Amino acid sequence: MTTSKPLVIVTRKLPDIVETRMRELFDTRLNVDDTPMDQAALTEAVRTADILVPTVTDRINARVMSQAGPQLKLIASFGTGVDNIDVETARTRGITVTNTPGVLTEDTADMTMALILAVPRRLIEGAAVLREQDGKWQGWSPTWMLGHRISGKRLGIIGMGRIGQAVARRAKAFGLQIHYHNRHKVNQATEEELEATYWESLDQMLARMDIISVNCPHTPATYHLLSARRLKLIRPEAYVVNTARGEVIDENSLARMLEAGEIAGAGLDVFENEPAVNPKLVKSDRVVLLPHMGSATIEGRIDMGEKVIINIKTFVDGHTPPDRVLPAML
Ligand code: 8YV
Repeated sequence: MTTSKPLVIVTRKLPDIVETRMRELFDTRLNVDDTPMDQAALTEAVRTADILVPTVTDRINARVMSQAGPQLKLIASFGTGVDNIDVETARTRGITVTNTPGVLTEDTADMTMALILAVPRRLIEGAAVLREQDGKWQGWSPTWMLGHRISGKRLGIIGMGRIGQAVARRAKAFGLQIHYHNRHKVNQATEEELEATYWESLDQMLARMDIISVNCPHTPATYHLLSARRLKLIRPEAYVVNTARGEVIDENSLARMLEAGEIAGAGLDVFENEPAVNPKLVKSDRVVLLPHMGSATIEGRIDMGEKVIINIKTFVDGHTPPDRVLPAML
C-alpha cells in the first residue's frame, strides 16, 4: 500500500452504518448518489484504488483489470456471487478477490420460498384484482382464482449449497418432497434431515418435478444449465423458480415456452441481462417477476458490509481474508 490508510473505492451506495465505519478505517471514496459506474468509470477506479469494493452491477472483466495500476491488490466484493469478476485474471495479476457468503442465505431462501408460494397460488394476480378494481371486488366464487396446492408436490433444487439447503428446510415444512441435483451428494446427515433424494442426472430430475428451484452459482459450467433442450424435459404442469442468476436459464427459451403454455409458470428474481427483462416475461400472466431482491433486507446488507470490512481489514493487516475466492472454488 502506498499510504498508511489504503484508498478504498466503493462503487455503489452502501448502508450508512457501513459507509461510516469504512470511512473511519480507510481512506474511503464513496458513491453517495449511487449512480452505477460504467466500464470507463470502473477503469478509472482500478487505476487509482488500492482496494475496490464492487457489487453485482459492476463488470470487472479482464479488460478493466488490464487497466489496473500495480497498487490494486484487493477486490472485496459486496455480494456472494462472483460471476461479474474475472477471478482467474485477478489471480494472474496478483489481485486477491473476496466475497460475502453466508450472511444472505436465509434472506435469499425466504424469497425463494415466497416465489414457490406466489406462483402456484397466484398471489400477485389476486392482489392486482383489488388494485385494478379500486377495492371494489365482486366477491368470492367457488371456482375463481384457483391455483395449485403446494403440499405433497415434488420440489427439485438445482444446487444444494447453503442457499439450496435453506430452501429445502423451508420447503419441507410446507410439505414439499425434496429432490436435488448437485455436483456432489450432500452428506448423509443433511440428506436424512431433509429427507432429500439425490439425482445425479439433472435431465431425469427435471422430467419428474412439480416445482424446480435454481440455487446454484453462475459459472461457465452452469451457464444455460437449463438450456432449451433441458427446459423441454420439464412437465407442462411444472413451475420454475430462479433466485440465483439469470444466466443459468436460457431466458428466451423459457419465455417462449411460458408464452406457448409449455411450462405452467415461473417466479424469477434474476435475469440474463439485468436490468433488461425479456418483454415476453413482462407481459406473461404466468410469471411473478422481482427486481433482484433476494438478499434485499437492511440486516442482510449491513451484514454484507461487515463482511467486506472484515475482509479488507484482515488483508490490510497482512493476513488471508476469511472469504477469499480462488478460481479453483468456482
Ligand atoms: C446481492 C446477489 O445483492 O450476493 C449475491 O450474489 O446476488 C445479491 O443478492 C448482490 O450480489 C450484491 O452485489
